[in-house]
Amino acid sequence: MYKTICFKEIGDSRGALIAIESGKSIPFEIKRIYYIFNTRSDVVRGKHAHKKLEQVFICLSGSCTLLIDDGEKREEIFLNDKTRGIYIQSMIWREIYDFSSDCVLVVLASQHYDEDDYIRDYATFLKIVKGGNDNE
Ligand code: T46
Repeated sequence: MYKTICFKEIGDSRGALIAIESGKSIPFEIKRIYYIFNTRSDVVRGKHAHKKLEQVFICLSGSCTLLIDDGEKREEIFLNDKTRGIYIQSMIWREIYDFSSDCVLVVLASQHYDEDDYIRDYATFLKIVKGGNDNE
């Protein structure tokens, strides 16, 4: 349902650096980057799936929990490590919650922003992944 990408930390006496290259450590061309921060701990973000979008989630600071659901199984992933990316393909329901106050979650995306790519209704998502369609 997801893949973990381990980023190489390049450290020297001055500190650390991580480089991310589109099409190399990331399995798609990065078309968009956004980051989520200042989210209250009682908020649930996401609550949708994407028809085509692939994404890599990296928690640069603090922590949060990513729930992923492929329509058959659900898994919670605790994110608190800037050297680890979580790659998820399209048609995965996701929710993000338990944000720490210092959480900065950066997301690398394979497509430009497109509201038509979102499936925001869980019943519709289930119908599509189980082989039906959403216009019944
Ligand atoms: C996802 C989770 C992890 C834009 O204008 N451009 C963008 O690239 C994005 C991502 C959002 N927006 C606008 C659309 C809304 O008016 O920003 C507002 C908040 O977006 P949304 O409610 O979709 O935010 P989240 O945190 O629920 O979901 C976002 C991504 O949309 C989604 O792809 O996987 O973060």
